Amino acid sequence: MKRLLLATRNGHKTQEFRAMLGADFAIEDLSAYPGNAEIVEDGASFAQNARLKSIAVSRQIPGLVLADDSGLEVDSLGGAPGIFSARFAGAGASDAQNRQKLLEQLAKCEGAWRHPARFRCVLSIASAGEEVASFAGAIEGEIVRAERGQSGFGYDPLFRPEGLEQTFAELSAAEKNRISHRAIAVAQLRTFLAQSLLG
Ligand code: ITT
Repeated sequence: MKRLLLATRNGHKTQEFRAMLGADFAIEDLSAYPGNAEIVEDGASFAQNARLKSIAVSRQIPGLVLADDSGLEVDSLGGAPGIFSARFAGAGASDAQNRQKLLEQLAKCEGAWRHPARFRCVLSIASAGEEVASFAGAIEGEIVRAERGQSGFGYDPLFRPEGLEQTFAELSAAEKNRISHRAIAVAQLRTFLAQSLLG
C-alpha cells in the first residue's frame, strides 16, 4: 500500500483523510514525528499556507507529503476568521473558544440573524521540497445561532451547509466526508494521484 504523510498536527483532519483515502493509502501524520519543528504559517492565503506546510515537511521527510490549510469565512465579518480560523480567539485557542468568539462577534452584528459563510480547504502535495500539485474545495452554508451536534471538530457545530437542516456536527462522519470542502478537494487529489506516476 502507498504511504502518504499528512503535514498536520490536527488529528481530526487525519481521521477525515483516513476515512476518505484510507483504503488506498497508509496515512500517517506529524504525530509520528514529534521532534519536527512547528511550521510558521505566515502566508496570506489558504493556498500559500498549505504550500508552506507541504514544502517544509517534504524537505525533512522523504516521500509524498500532503498539507491541508482550511478555515471558515463569514461574510458579515468580512471573511473572518479565514486563514486565522485555528487561532481566532488567540494563539493556542481551543475549538470551543474559537466558536464562542465567533458567536460573540456575530451577536454584535445589527439586523436579523443571517450569516452566510463557507468552509474552504486547499490541499498541497509536495515531494523533496517542491510542490507537485494543489487542489481547492469550498462548501457554502450559514452560521447558526447556537451550537448543535457532537461530531466533527472546529466550527462544525455552528455551520449548516446549504440545502441541509443539520449542522456539520449533526451529520455522521460519512455524511460530512461526502460533501465537505475537504471532500471536494480530496476528490481532485484522488484523480491526480491515480493518473500520475506518484500514485
Ligand atoms: P495543521 O496546520 O497542523 O494542519 P490546524 O488545525 O492549525 O492544523 P489550519 O491552520 O488549516 O489547521 O486551521 C484550520 C482551522 O479551521 C481548524 O483548526 C478549524 O478551526 C477550522 N476548520 C477547518 N476545517 C474544518 C472542518 O472540516 N470543520 C470544522 N472546522 C474546520
